[in-house]
Amino acid sequence: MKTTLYAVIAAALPFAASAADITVHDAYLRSSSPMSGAGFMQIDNTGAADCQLSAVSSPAAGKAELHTHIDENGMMKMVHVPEGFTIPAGGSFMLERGGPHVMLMDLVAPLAQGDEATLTLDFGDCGQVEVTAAVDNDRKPEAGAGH
Ligand SMILES: [Cu+2]
Repeated sequence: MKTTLYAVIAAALPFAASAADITVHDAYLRSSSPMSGAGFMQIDNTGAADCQLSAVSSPAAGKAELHTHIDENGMMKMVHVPEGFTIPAGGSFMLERGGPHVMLMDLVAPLAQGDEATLTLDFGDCGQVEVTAAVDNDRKPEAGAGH
């Protein structure tokens, strides 16, 4: 009975995604320059609908954007991704060194080792998720080029 009831509710609300479906793991920041830094994390989506990370903001930065790196003739180049990133239903998405990342610009203050900053991740219809990330400049890259 319980299974049937759940199926009925799920069928009635096929796109009822919410921030409760999104969890963020292992968020950390790195300083790129006195005026900029980058944020990395794993984002999981346990919901039944895809969620689009479409914007980010932080009180620590005058401007925050979603960026990635592309390989242009063998040179890794950083680009702004205005449409953001899709976190697939039942899947996860990595913001990682040498790949997709949160870019913090016009920093209120330089990011010092151990400092914490709040990031508000906007997932559109899936809601907003706030995460606190600490600056860890010593962390080794898991993959790809440095920022
Ligand atoms: Cu960047």
